[in-house]
Amino acid sequence: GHRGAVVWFTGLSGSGKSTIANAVDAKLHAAGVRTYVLDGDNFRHGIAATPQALADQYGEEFGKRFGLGFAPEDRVENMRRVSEVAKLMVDAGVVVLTAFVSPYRSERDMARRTLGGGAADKGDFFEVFVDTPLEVCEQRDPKGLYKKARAGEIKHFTGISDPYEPPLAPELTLAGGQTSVDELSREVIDALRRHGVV
Ligand code: GGZ
Repeated sequence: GHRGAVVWFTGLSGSGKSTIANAVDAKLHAAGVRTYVLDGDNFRHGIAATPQALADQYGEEFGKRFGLGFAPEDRVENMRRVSEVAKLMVDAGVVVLTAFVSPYRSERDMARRTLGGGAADKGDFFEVFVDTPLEVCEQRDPKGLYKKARAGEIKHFTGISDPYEPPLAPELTLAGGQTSVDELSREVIDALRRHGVV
């Protein structure tokens, strides 16, 4: 058996976080580990919906109060919700793979504290820095967001008009943009095994 844990991927938009997390998910699942991927694609559509989406569903005032965008305080609240949801899933024995930009050190530290890492039960919070150069991410630009950000059409865009603070002591750093997703996902799993997470 295995216990629950959080593998927290952080990195720029287009760095490969979700892709790598999904590859790790598939491999661990095949090995009998209960896993779940949380990323912007599932999270920002429900638990952290946009003000507009909530306004459409529940009214203007509701959207204003509970919707989240990408302003610094919204990102921090997004990570708080991610941490709390992940915590519940950890309690249920799931290995949760989170893949959010999570650009600020303070919010990742908050997540680490919420999830108990570094204290009594080290190994519950395993931070993976997907270190893909901005140039590579910008060249990939799968959703055309960098182009829009450069044109000034998206405010607070990480790496362009909002900072990305690289982790100072992540459990693992991946050299994104040089190695295949298959190889990177294997690196993650090897490290998780070494640390006794799975
Ligand atoms: C960064 C943004 C922004 C801004 C929209 N800054 O490549 P993607 O598209 O799928 O990853 C990015 C995602 C970021 O959402 P997260 O929930 O991971 O961010 S955070 O941890 O900061 O809360 C990108 C897209 O949404 N996106 N606007 N301004 N990324």
